[in-house]
Amino acid sequence: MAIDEKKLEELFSQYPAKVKRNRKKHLIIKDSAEARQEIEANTRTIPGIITNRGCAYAGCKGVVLGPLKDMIHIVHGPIGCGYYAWLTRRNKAESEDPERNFLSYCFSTDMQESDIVFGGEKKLAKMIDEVMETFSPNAITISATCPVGLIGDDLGAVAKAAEEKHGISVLSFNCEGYKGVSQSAGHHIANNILMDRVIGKGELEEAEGKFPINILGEYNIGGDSWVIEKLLEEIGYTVISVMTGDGSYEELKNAHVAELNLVQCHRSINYIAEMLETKYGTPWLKVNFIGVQGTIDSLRNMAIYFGDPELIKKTEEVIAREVAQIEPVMEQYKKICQGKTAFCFVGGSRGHHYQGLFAELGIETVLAGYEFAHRDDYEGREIIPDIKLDADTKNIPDLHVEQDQRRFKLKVSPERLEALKKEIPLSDYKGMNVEMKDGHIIVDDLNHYETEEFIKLLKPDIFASGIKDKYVVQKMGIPAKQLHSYDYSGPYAGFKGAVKFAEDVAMGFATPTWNFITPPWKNKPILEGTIEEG
Ligand code: CFN
Ligand code: HCA
Repeated sequence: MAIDEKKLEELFSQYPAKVKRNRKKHLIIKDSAEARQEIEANTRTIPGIITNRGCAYAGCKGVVLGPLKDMIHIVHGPIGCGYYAWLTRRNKAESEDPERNFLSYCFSTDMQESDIVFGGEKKLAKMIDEVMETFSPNAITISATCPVGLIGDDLGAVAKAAEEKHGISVLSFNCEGYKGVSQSAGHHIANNILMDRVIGKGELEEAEGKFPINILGEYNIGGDSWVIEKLLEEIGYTVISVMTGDGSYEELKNAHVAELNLVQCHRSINYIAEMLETKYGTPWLKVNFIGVQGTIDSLRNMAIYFGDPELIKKTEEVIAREVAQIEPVMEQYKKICQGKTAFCFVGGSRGHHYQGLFAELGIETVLAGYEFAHRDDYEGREIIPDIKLDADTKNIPDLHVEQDQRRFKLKVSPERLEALKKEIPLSDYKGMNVEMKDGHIIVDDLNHYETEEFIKLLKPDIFASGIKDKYVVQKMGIPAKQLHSYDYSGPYAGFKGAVKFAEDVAMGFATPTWNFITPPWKNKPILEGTIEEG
């Protein structure tokens, strides 16, 4: 069934008038005849609506800082907040020295009522002393949760005193959960401070190794960045740092020597990409290592950037070998998947990134969206250049990026850089809307009511999203694939990852489980009041 304005009107008619007016702006039916379709994004969720979004603390500590393995990440707040950023995201990491990998620990000041009444600064300072005594890390982060901002604990002062006492870096992040409208505000806070206090502080003046790059916005969920790194290193690149999957404080300090920054997740890390370009002149390239074609295009664009004949040759060799290996297996899974439809609703980039991989399996994405992305993630950056005016930055102190004297010479001449910009989309990003097909739905901050109604109307064969709606969806008889945590599976990136994804999705379709579930619409009327068989 195609969705038209009438159907949408019926769906929205269940809302009070004000809510209806609001939600309508967060949804579009793709129509390529329109030059530009605007979608409202990055605004407050209506109170009372069940959203999948997280908070600023989740975005700062859970997403950007959390994967940095050689730092100790202290959560100043109640224990529950710490627990929910304790590797539930499946950001994997390995260290040569396992004693320097602190990710499996959960550090929280475990604030109690008395700390709320009398203040928690002393408890935090004591915790830092204990952490130093037991683990002696090179650097510590402190993340604020909601109550910290409410009672006014001064994290900056505690961090400064601890730095003087212990002689290490102690970075404090005022990422109280209530800041901004979603986890997106937390990404921005983390980006600013990492740029201000870590990146560029290393000793390296120049990279050791050829074709030095950083991989930005890749968090090694289920091992994704290991797959990407292996591929890139085989081709001949030197990976200086990954931000921040399996990443480390020590690597990050030298990230400024890279000659190209790859941006996998634009939403969470575009701020650092921009700041690196402003401060060091390093351009960034949007990549997508999810899906076979996405991986091929990303590798080719990188090779064009460096323009080295050997690198280009090796790139093509690796592509040919990998494609030949996976094609026959992909074909098998395609037989099971062909002709099916998907909903793809994930945080701030995967709602878009996985559509190509679905298409390669013959699965069409009929509804997609982001929990918290901004308009440029939907509509593209070249159309919306004023991204710095985003609402979620309102509460964030405008951290200035220290302008030191050090400048790194670009390896490509300004003329070559201009030419490259015409050849490949450097420092640019085409949003989700470009790739969706006409008649399909793009929806921002989808909520549980809309999830259920759209499922009844469109009856997708698979719903890709997260833990918060997975089981509701499965009880409706539809396989749900978690694209946040990969359901304990992965890696899904690169060529071999595509095969793993195909296997998992095909398994989801083929399991006999669905024969034992009666979807609710088989017995209950849908919105129009008719019973539909589907
Ligand atoms: S790993 Fe990333 S890819 S960082 Fe971001 S926008 Fe979250 S934690 Mo969940 S899976 Fe998701 Fe993206 Fe970037 Fe992950 S789509 S919501 S904040 N996200
Ligand atoms: C977060 C983390 C999360 C949640 C996943 C989910 C993740 O939003 O704070 O809702 O399934 O990827 O772990 O996005």
